[in-house]
Amino acid sequence: MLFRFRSSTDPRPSEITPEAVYLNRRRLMQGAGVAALSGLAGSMLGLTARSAGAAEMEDFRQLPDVAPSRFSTDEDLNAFDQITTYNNFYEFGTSKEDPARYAPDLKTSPWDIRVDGECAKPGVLGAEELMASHQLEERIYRLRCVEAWSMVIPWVGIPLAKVLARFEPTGNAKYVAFETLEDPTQMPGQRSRVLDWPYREGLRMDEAMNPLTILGVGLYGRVMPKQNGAPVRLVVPWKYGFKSIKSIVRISFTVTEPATSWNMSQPYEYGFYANVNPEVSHPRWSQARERRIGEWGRRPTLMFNGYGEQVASLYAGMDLSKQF
Ligand SMILES: Nc1nc2c(c(=O)[nH]1)N[C@H]1C(S)=C(S)[C@@H](COP(=O)(O)O)O[C@H]1N2
Ligand SMILES: [Mo]
Repeated sequence: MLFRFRSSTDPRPSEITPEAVYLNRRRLMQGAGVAALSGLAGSMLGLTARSAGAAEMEDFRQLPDVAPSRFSTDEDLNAFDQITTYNNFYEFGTSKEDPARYAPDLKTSPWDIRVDGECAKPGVLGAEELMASHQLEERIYRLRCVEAWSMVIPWVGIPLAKVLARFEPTGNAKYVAFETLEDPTQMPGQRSRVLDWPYREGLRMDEAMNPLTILGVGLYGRVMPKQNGAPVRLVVPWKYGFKSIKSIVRISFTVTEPATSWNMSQPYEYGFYANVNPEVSHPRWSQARERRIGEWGRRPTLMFNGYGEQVASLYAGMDLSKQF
């Protein structure tokens, strides 16, 4: 079964401590053998169970009023330590350990997101206001990176459609463009030209409005760790991870397809759509299988990362080997 439909007798996350919820969910993983195995797999990745100086989950402020979502997967979660020490965030360096080391100095409060372009009510979206929203949901999603690894992450977020509606996009708005902060004094990776800064991403309007697409403001029931894109990032679970742009400062409604960082940098390798597709290889490697972080071996990659029931219709009639 793809999705868990929680019964109404299940406690809401706000009724019990998030730690209890997560420990309970993960009780099957608590066996010493499993713990030892995942620890060993972790150290083979250059990670340790809790690397020196790594963030403690308890240091992060809890988000109030987080409702469970019927779109959550019931697969085993990746651990907080895995989610926060194995990251891609090139603004802080190109190795997986760099974001955990350098992102914690990023100043994320106050934080305003400018919303402009083809809309009747352009304006500003405050990150604190989003975090205080009573519409926050927990969305446990698979994240499939283009580099053929994956994790299962309990995001906290708000459907992007609900946020965008406030700005009243006009009938001309066919796409939504996103930009990350550009500030080389705080983001040391921007002093090197691995990408053309700021990091840019985009979605077609119907993709942005799909109920699976969220603006993430946290994970594990708490505010977003900086290495994961604090204070506000995009989460689009049926697309490769690079579409899920971090630390957003601008959202624009556009008439034409916006330029996106990875496509600008290597257009033959990264298309605009970037839908997870095991049948279309990256020019340098197959996308048929993936390694779930913490697991031995590899598992098959699912079309649209397993979210086809919700999103396949968006691409009806398109040749996905050409529009990749
Ligand atoms: N601004 C920005 N956003 C970004 C990236 C980046 O380098 N810069 N990396 C992307 C890639 S390649 C992936 S796989 C995901 C990783 O998200 P995570 O570190 O929270 O797992 O973030 C995406 N968002
Ligand atoms: Mo990625």
